[in-house]
Amino acid sequence: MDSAQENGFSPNKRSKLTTDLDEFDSLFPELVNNLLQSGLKDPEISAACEWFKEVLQYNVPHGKKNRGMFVVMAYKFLVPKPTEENIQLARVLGWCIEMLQAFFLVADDIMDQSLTRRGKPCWFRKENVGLVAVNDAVYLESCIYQLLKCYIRDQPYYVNILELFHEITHCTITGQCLDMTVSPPSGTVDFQQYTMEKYDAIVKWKTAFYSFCLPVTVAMFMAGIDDQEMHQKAKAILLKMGHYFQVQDDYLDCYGDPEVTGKIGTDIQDNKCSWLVITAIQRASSEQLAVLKENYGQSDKTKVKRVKELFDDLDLAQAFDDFEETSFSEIQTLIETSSGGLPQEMFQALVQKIYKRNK
Ligand code: GPP
Ligand code: MG
Ligand code: MG
Ligand code: MG
Repeated sequence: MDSAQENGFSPNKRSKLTTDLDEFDSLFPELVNNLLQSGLKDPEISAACEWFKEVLQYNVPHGKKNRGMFVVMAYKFLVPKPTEENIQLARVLGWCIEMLQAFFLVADDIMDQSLTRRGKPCWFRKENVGLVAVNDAVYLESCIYQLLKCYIRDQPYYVNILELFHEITHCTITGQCLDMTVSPPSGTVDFQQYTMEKYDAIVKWKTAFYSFCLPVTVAMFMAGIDDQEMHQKAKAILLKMGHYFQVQDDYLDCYGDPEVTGKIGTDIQDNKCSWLVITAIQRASSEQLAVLKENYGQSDKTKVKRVKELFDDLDLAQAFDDFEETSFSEIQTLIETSSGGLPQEMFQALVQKIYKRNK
């Protein structure tokens, strides 16, 4: 089987996608140069800039780049005949979202005590890095504002986008706080708090805003769309996609192939209020609930295995498949009935990118 078939793309569609991603990728070295050029020449800070170069190379460009590419995709749907210059600006803004994502992931991996990310050790796990990674996460965030100032300061949408990055960062930090504080340190499991309502709030705030609302809202501002009503309509669809995306992430944490996802799951050990454990709690008998309480949220390998066996007994993989179908069709309906005059194809293209994803 050739690789086009393996990917499930027709050769034409695949080469089109490859071209778009290649063009996106080819901008990255210019951005690194822009961020570091002057500092590297200043002997006082050149050592820091050499370090930051490695921080950027290791943590920013090797992901799926969905969020960055969403800006470019959405912009092309919103502006029928975009200039090459504006597409290039959409790519810069896409990379700003990839920097935001790198900032979140470096910090999240420390908080979740993860081992691998994108097929390599998490940044903080590397020799000579450790807790410097905290500073590196903050550095990655600061790069966003350097790039925005450099590339879009003269654009009419500069303030809108600046405020948007600040707001969405605030939303995500809020969600991460919900995620971290609902999961107390091992041994003190409080399943009372693990409800679907709580879960919906966590994933809306920690994932959906920055992963889906941010890229499309950036593209809308670039396209000069400021209408509140249109933004509200888009937000409702995008939050639903973000929710679906995080349920997939939780499923893949346990059932995904680390060779494909690039990360080894830690949700069971970390006592996470994940979609799988909530669904397990909903389905469990009192005996099964006791087994879950005894084994969840601990690093002991046998206990993790016992939780996974219980998940299998409760047929959570099937429950996830059912969720995926229902959620996908609800998103389709929402797109068809409430896209607020925005191109339905734009939303379709986004959801197609994540439907039945395995990484
Ligand atoms: C996904 O959670 C959410 C984030 C990565 C946002 C983190 C936000 C911060 C402010 C640090 P996750 O832990 O399930 O993601 P993953 O599975 O990729 O580790
Ligand atoms: Mg994590
Ligand atoms: Mg996390
Ligand atoms: Mg996860």
